[in-house]
Amino acid sequence: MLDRVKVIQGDITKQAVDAIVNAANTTLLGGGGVDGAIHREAGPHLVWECRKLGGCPTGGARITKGYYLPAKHVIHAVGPIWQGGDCGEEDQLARAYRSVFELVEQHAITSVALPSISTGAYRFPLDRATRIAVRESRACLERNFSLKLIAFICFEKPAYDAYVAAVAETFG
Ligand code: AR6
Repeated sequence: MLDRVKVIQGDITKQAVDAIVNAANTTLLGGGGVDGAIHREAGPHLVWECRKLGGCPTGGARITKGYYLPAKHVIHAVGPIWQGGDCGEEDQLARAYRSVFELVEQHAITSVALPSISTGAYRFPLDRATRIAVRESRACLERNFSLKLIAFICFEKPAYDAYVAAVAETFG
């Protein structure tokens, strides 16, 4: 299974995969961080398509085309805002990843690149978020044999180190 997982330090907007995942907010109308970068690179058609979706609840995900991105699709996932950990944030984050992988299955996506959802502006602790991301990814790979690649795209070195450790722990 490990041959279907990669940890990469880089920019998700440059990934030529079937789908990249966006760390969006409930409006799906763009924002800062990875969301801003994806909308900038995809061009204005992306927000036009997003407007038609009418938002998405926390823990959910929606799919659009990738437009000018090298990726064919964007899966917009809404992670929770960290509020100290007693408000169900871990479950909500796990649900966001599961929503992503449901769309991956429904759309027969064979390669997907994921950012570290909720660990930027939404302040979810990196190690905890990373363990959830890798655990849900493993659960998906165990049942979806059409999915050939899950790439964790880490913008910064601390995220890269956390993913390398979590992948070793979960798949090792
Ligand atoms: N490629 C890969 N990862 C990136 C990139 C990039 N180009 N840019 C940032 N990251 P954040 P959140 C990393 O804040 O915490 C937005 O305004 C970043 O280093 O983008 O889920 C939305 O509209 C961090 O590790 O998303 C929401 O309002 C990770 O992506 C809100 O922020 C997530 O950081 C969502 O907050």
